[in-house]
Amino acid sequence: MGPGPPGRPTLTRVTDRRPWQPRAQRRVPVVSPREYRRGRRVCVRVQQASIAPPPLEVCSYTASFTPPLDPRAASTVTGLLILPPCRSLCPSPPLSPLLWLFLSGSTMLRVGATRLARAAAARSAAPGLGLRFKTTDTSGVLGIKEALSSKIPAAIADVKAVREAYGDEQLGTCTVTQAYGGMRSVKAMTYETSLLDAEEGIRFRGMTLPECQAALPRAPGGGEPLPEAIFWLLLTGDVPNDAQVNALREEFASRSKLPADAVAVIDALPTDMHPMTQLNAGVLALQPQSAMAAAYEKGVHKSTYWEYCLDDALTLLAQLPEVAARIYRRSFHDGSMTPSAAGELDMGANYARMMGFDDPKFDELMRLYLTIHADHEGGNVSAHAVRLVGSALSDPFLSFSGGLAGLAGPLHGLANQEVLRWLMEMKVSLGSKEMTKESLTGLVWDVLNAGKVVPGFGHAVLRKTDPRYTCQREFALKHMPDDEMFKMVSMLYEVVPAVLTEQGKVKNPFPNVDAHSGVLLRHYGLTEARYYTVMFGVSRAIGTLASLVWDRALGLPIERPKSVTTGWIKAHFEGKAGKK
Ligand code: NMX
Ligand code: MLT
Repeated sequence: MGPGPPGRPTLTRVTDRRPWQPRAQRRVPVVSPREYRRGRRVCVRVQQASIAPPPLEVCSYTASFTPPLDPRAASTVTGLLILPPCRSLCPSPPLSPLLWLFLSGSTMLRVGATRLARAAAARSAAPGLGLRFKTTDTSGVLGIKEALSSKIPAAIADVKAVREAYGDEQLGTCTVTQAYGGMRSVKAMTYETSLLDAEEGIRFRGMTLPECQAALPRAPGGGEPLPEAIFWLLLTGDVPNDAQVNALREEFASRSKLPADAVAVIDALPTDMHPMTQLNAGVLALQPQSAMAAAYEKGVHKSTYWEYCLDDALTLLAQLPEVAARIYRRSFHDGSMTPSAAGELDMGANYARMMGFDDPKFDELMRLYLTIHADHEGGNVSAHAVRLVGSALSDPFLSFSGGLAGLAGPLHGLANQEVLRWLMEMKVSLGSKEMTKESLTGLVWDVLNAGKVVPGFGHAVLRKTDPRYTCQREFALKHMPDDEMFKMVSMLYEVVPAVLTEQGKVKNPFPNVDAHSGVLLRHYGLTEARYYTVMFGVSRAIGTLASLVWDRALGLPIERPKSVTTGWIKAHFEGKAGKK
């Protein structure tokens, strides 16, 4: 595929890498493209193309420009080639068979939907522009931003319609007990990416965890969803195909290089500082890259905030695994690190490799881990903190930092560290004694009698065993059934609910996600419990950042619930005016 003659570039479709079977017969378009430039935009006009349903056809390609379109940019760029008609992106698609070029990467050139009509009007071909296409057919790929943007107008209309229809209806009430009691069960916010049912557990965009495991793209030979696929699902509401996941992985790879300043900040932190504090400092050190902060300063229109928010979300997700791995290597090893292979490996495997693990089963565990911790509807401390801070239009780096601060609490994410610490303590106190239900029961009572909580048990919303616990148990049964600590966790599953029920205080005596994660990690050699919440944090970024993008897309306002004082409550219910 050499460069075409000036003004008459050649476009060659190569054989499908992954054959895509359309619902109806698809005729590969016969194209004879002519491209022209309008400012920084590149348009390609196709003389002839025939497209049978499905209507949208997308190829990713590498295009080389001679001379380079932008002297500051590389002459080779990658992007998407989209064949219209595409109603979701272009409300009134032009009938003439035009190709759209979405050029991403270093040059960021773009011909968007609304510009297509204008591009169609432009007739003159720019001479002297050699354009070489090296296409890799990834039919069905639509970049994550385009996939999301096509959803936003309908979602905004949906919210508008719901508000018009039910705006004055009561979602619930708030009693005085609830106001003092952590607002438990008060329905006072919306959150689109996931929903938690007290009995059934979490659903990501309507899908249970086993459904996600069955439906989402996996690594070759693997059984767990790819983290990139979870992000795609949570953000767009759609199950992505392999090509979309690969494209997202490449997007992450293109953003994955840590700024030198941020590396310097992380490397300056004391290695005995708690890893969650280091992670938060690392995230804040990434913040100067924020597109959202820069755009706000420039005064962009509020309807475009989501685009910058997405930009930041992608950057943060691309860089977070390396920040987290760096913290692990510095805190618990000699600081040396396997370089990132973002783009070649999925997020889970790459994170594992950077931490120093190269067992394919550990890669699978990482994928499972990053999946199940990603989102847990909107009211949990970390998700709510991200939402709250973001509602002030603080950028995603600052907002996520707020979420991490909450996740670092022992009643929330830090519980995974506490569980492993407790298991190890029990192991020591059992000494050479046989582990029995009776001996464990006594040790559980010791915790309660000391006025402490049993880590890994109970939940503010769930009233059954957390399905995230069950997923991990299934993983353990499959891969490490004879692990000594797994046996302890299994026995605690039989013991703790009975003890907590007998104590009579907890609303849910069953295990949550944190009761299991530590023993899985420990089995594969990740024994440093102080690090565990960092991994929770990397995963929680996937859900909370997807949700944050939607907050801006839907134009949610600053959060500001009304608070009252105890004096106000007394006065209110005693029929007096309360000023204190
Ligand atoms: N061990 C001992 N006592 C408990 C436990 C437990 N695991 N769970 C709840 N209680 C107590 C709770 O402290 C409260 O006591 P008091 O009336 O003296 O204040 C009472 O039982 C009623 O609490 P609930 O309404 O059942 O639970 P709540 O919604 O307030 O709290 C948790 C939910 C998750 C904070 C609580 O169950 C807990 O502290 N669990 C242990 C820590 C943990 O595993 N956290 C991780 C949660 C999941 N995550 O990843 O974030
Ligand atoms: C979570 O994953 O955020 C925890 O289970 C806590 C919660 O949902 O309240």
